[in-house]
Amino acid sequence: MAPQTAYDRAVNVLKQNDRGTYTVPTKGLYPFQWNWDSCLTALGQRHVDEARAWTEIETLFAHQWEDGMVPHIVFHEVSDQYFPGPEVWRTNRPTPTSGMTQPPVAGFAAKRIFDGAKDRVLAEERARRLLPKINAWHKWFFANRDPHGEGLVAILHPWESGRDNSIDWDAALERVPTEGVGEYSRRDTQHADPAHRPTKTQYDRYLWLVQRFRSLNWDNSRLHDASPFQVVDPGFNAILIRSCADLAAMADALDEPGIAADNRAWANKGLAAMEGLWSEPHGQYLCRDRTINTLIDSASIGGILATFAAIPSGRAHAIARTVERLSQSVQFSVPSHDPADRRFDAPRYWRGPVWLVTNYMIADGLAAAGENAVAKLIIDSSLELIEKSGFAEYYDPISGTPCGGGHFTWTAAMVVEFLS
Ligand code: 9WN
Repeated sequence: MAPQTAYDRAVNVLKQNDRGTYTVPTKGLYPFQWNWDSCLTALGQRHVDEARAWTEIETLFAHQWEDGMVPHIVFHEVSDQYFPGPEVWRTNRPTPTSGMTQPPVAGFAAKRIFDGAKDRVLAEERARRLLPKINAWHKWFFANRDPHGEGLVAILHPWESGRDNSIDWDAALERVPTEGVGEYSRRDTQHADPAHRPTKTQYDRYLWLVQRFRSLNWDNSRLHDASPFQVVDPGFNAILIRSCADLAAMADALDEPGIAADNRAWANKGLAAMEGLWSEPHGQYLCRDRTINTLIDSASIGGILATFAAIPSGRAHAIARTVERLSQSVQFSVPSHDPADRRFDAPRYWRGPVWLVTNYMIADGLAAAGENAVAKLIIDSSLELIEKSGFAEYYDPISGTPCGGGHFTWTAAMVVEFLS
């Protein structure tokens, strides 16, 4: 038998983790539905089965909260394999969910599936149903996470960023207490190497924030001001801006001018406000700690991911040069943190490793800015990693060693996208 191609192997990973109407990120470590994983997974699924791709996103939005928030985890099944589970979150939803959100890639993903759809009738019907739901989520962000109308939203917990233990959050997390968190037993370090995962002190602070928000009954109108952790992340905001711009374009195509106008206005205001996060010395954007109104000196992938939005071309070209510079110091691009920073940690989660999802979004943004050679470098590096180390959750950028969980859904979905 001929050896399976990378494409076929990727499709197999998607199938292995498919639970019918949603896909788990990987068996064991993450046995539920995660928000941005699902939206990016749908991009891979569309090449195999368009209806299934729409269903992936629809299942997520079936658990949207009444206020518009789309939770970061939907606990479809009972499983003791993951901590913290529903008994910790206690959000009182019909199907249990977490109480916080994740990077809003749904608008981008829906438009990409819509634009490329072969079945136009199906695409129009499914996009029309999703449109008001994604719009409500975007509206929720600006109402609840941008109370002073800056045009940029804050995350209130590292888990919301999707880059849980990034160096970006270190200083802000220092101000989150750990008193009273109590005893708990982590499950992640039983599935994955503890050297690849966040530390105990970080988990204590993550849980303190969960307990604080829970004590406020997960009332989103109160959480922002009550949180000691409020960070404006350029990566997260770029994803929101891109999704707003893409939803506006899809709304135009579906003849929904009100949704188009609102989303276009949010995108434009956000793009203008991003300028305040630019760092000339780093050649990329930085996070801002909203509680002390100060830029955070941490050159992470968040500020590179900003290319995913239609930032000014001069900024995108400068970021391309930064990616080239980083690629000189590692074997595989793009590391989630600058290796020149003493806090860089090659195998530890979001403090150094390469992730294919961020690679995909960065390459997409750089290609749109005409930086095709750098985009190609990133895609080539991603495919080399697959050949060398399989469909891992993330990879050591120096050795290419696979890290975290294996048979990973969104890694496979990105490979299907790269090879299609
Ligand atoms: C917490 C599922 C998720 C991703 C995140 C990634 C990791 C969870 C965890 O796994 O986070 O949400 O328990 O570590 O950081 O980006 O969505 O793949």
